[in-house]
Amino acid sequence: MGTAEAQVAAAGDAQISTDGFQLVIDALKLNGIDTIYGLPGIPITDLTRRAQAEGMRMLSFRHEQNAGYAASIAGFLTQKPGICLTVSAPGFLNGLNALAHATTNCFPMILISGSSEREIVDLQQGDYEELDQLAIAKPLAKAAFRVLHAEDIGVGIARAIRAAVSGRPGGVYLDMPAKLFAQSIDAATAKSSLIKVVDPAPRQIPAPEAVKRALDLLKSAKKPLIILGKGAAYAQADAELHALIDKTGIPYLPMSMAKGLLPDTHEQCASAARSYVLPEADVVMLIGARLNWLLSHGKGKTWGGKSAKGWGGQKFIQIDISPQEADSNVRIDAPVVGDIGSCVLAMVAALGRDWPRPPQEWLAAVADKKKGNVAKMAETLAKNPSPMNFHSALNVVRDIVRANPDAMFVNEGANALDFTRSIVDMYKPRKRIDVGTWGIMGIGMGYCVAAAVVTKQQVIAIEGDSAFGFSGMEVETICRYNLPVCIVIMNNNGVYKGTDVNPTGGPDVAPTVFVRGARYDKLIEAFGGVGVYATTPAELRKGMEEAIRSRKPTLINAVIDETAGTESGRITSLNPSAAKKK
Ligand code: ADP
Ligand code: TZD
Ligand code: MG
Repeated sequence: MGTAEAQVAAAGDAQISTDGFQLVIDALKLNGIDTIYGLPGIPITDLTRRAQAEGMRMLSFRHEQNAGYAASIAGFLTQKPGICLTVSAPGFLNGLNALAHATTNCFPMILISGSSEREIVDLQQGDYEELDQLAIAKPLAKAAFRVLHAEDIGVGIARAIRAAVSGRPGGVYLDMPAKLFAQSIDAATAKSSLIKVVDPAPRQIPAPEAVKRALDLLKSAKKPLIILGKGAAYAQADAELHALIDKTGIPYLPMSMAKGLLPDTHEQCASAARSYVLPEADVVMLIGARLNWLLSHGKGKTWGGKSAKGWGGQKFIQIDISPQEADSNVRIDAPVVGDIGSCVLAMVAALGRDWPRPPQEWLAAVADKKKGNVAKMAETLAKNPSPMNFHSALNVVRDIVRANPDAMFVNEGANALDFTRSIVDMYKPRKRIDVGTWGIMGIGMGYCVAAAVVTKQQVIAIEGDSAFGFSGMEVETICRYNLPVCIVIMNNNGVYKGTDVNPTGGPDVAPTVFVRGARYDKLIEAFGGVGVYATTPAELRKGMEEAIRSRKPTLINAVIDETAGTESGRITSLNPSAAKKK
C-alpha cells in the first residue's frame, strides 16, 4: 500500500489527505512522465521509493551528473522533458552540469532538487546542505522555479514542462524544499490543483512571406547546400525532411547528431565532401543548426573567406524555432521562424511541381569530390596494421552498425569521436547521440542508460579511454538494470594518445597519460557484465557480435596503437599552445 493510501485509510473518509511527495508523483504521471533518473538521499529518498511504488521507472545512478545527462538525452529522444532528481547542495551541483548541457543543446529536461529550509538558507544559518540553489540554477536554465506549498505543485510542474518543451527546448530547474514533501493537503483540493498541460509544445507556423523569401533565394542558387542540425533530428519531422531533400535534389550535410536523418549513404549526402561544399556553396539553408563554432561561425577560411573572420560570400536561409537565432554570427538573408515540421511542410507545399534541380555542374562536382574521398578512406580502412589503430577498429564498428541500423549509438572522446563520426555511417534518425554543442566528456554512460531505457534497442558506445573515465562507474548501473549496452573503449592509454613524456624525467607520467595497458574489461566483470580484451579487428568483431546477440552488458577493451591519435582530434586549432607552435 502506498503511503498516500495508508494516510487515507488512517484518516478515515471525513478528512482524506495526501502529501507533497504524492502530488509530485501524481503531477508527473498526469503529464505522461513515467521515468525518473536520479540518486536518493535527504530529502528525496521517499520520493524515489514512492515513485517506484506507484509504477514509475526510477533509475538510480552512482553520480547525479550521469543521471542528469541521461535525463537530458531522454528529452531529446522523446520530446518530453527528461526528469533528473537530486538531493540538495552537492547533489544539485552535480546535476547542474547536465542542466546547463540541456539548455545549451536545446534538450528539454527538468532538474528537480530537494533543498534545505528557506528560512535557514536565507539567513545563512548553516543548514544541512545549505545552498541558494534557485539563484545558482537561474543563469544556466531556460527557466527556474521554486514551489513552497503543496497546492502549488501542480502549477510548478506544469510551468516546468511548458518551459522545457515549448519554443526552443531547454533545461528547467524546479526547487523543492524538504518541508514541501511532507506537507499534508486535503486530497480533493490536491486533485483539483493538478494540471494536465494542454499542447505543451504548440506548433509554430511560419509566415508565408518568410517561406516565399527563402524559396526565392534558394531557387536563385547555382550551388545550393542544406545543413541539417540536431534541431531537425529533435523535431521528428523525418517525412517532411525526406520530401524536401528529394524534391529539391539539393546536396545536404548532416551535423553530428543529424546523421541518419536520411541514410548517410544517400546520394545527396555531402559529408564526404564537407571541406569542398562549405566554401563553394552560394546559398546555404540551415535547418535546426546554429552557426556556432561547429560550423566555424559561418565565416572564415572554412567558408572560403579570405581571412580568419572573413565572409565567404554565402547567402543564408535559416529555419529555426528561435526568432533570436538569426544574425547571431553572420547575416541571415532569409530567416524562417517556426517549428521545423511546419516550416519544412510549408516549403515542400510551396515548391510546386516544376522546382528546378540544382545545376548539373554543381551536383557533378560534389559527387566527384565525394568519390575521391570515399575511395581514399576505403583504402585506409582496408589496411590491417598491428597494433590495431582507430581506422581498422572503426572499420569493424562501421560493419556492425550497418548490420544493426536500429541500434542506438553513443560516442565521445577526441580522436575516438572525430574518426568515428566520419567513418561510421548512420542509417536512421536519432540513433547517434554524442558530446553535443559543448564537446563535453562524460555523457557516455548516462546516455547509454537512457538510450536503452527509452528505445529498448541495443546500445553501442564508442568511447575514448579518457572520455569513459568521466562516467565509468555507471557500468554498475548498466549491469544492475541489465541493459543491452555494448561499450567499446578505444584504449590508446591516454588523452589524445599515450606517448607524452614528463620533460623533467621525474616519476609522474605526463598529464595526458594513463596507466599503460589498463584492463577496463575487468571493471565490468566486477558487476557481472561481460569483459572482452580485443587487440585485433577480428577479436573486436567477435566481441561486438556476441554482445548484440546476447544483449548482455558488455565492455570491450579495444587496444589501439597509442601513437595513433592527434592532439585534440580535429580541433587542434582551438588549442592555444598548438596554434602558437604553427
Ligand atoms: P547542431 O549542433 O546539430 O548544429 P544546434 O544545437 O546548434 O544543432 O542547433 C539546433 C537548433 O535547432 C537550435 O537553434 C534550436 O533553436 C533549433 N530547434 C530545436 N528544436 C526545434 C524545432 N522543433 N523546430 C525548429 N527549430 C528547432
Ligand atoms: N573535460 C570535459 C568535461 N570535457 C572536455 N571536453 C575536456 C575535459 C577536454 N577533453 C577533450 O576535449 S577530449 C578529452 C578531454 C579530456 C579526452 C580525449 O581522450 P580520449 O580520446 O581518450 O577520450 P582519444 O581517442 O584518446 O583522443
Ligand atoms: Mg584516449
